[in-house]
Amino acid sequence: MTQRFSFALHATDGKARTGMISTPRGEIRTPAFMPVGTAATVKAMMPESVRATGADILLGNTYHLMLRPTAERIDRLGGLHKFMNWDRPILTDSGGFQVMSLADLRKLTEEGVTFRSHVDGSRHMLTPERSMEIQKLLGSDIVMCFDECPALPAPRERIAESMRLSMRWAARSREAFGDRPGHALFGIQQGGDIEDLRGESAEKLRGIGFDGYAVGGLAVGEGQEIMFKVLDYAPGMLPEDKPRYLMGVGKPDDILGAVKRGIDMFDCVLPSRSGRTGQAFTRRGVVNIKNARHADDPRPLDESCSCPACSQYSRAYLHHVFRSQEIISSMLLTWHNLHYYQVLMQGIRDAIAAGRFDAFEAEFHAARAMGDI
Ligand code: PRF
Ligand code: ZN
Repeated sequence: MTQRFSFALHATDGKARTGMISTPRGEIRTPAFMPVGTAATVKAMMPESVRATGADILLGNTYHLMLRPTAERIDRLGGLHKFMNWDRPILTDSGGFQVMSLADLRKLTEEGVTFRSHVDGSRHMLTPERSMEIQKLLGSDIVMCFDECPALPAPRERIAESMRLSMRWAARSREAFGDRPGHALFGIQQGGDIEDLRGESAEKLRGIGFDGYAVGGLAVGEGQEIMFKVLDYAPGMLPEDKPRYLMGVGKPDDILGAVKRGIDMFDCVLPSRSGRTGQAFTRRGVVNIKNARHADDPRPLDESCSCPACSQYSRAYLHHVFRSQEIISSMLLTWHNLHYYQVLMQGIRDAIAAGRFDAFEAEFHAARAMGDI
């Protein structure tokens, strides 16, 4: 093992941080955006194209891969990196959150969660121990603790009980993960939108000790204002010298607001999913390529973007292939959106390093306010 898992902070600007996570499979520049590769593919993208957009790391899902093609099969075939032809770092989510949002007939106990597959109705159980085993079979570089959380708003008692269960699962996850040099285990803070519960959760996680810490249980229905209110205090409860990951977030302005409050890592299906539904992220806001106003427009989607969709095709062409349901529509718009997100992250990292994050954020919002060309 030449390179263990480590995190180095390079610069801060207010609460915003930039740095680097080092792993045996490569470096992750932070703040980082992780494209979502749920089913061992970032949909509509070849892995080399995902890398070309600037991604250092992908996210994979325990829940989907355990159901199909199964973790044991991926292990027999040499692990997830080889299976999907991505040799850089992969972070895997632990499954509990996906079970609660996707599976049928869920039953939650102290032991774990039983459920029926949304694919074929088959019965399964996930526990902290089984989630750690699956993520090991996959060969994940960053393993997430097994947790669960309520949608918000929720009553205090519901949030408190769920958080305490997740903290007991965090201790079991830590125990089952063991000592795996070069691989990291991240704890997940819960506690909803209640400050003292976030504090209790952070204290439990710090006591157990992890390689990184996620803020979970946000972007679950509370809205941006409440999410930012929680992020005003939650990241500061977690160790300063470890990466902080806000799970399942978000829109570009969510990411800016979260970086400003001390978050280092993000994942979200938004750029890839929106690409397949004809929504393109640009500096001037979201463009819906389906709109008839693009049908005769010879200009690029975003003249300041260097991605293939913008440098080699017109809005008229992107409109035509979207309307015709051609596969290249998903390919080009996903590439553009992932490129947009990675350019945003590079801009954020450069701005923090230069001590001009607030100016960068102001410029971002000013360009948005102008609207599409
Ligand atoms: N826990 C896990 N995965 C998640 C979340 C969480 O709280 C969220 C919440 N936004 C998204 N993905 N394990
Ligand atoms: Zn583009």
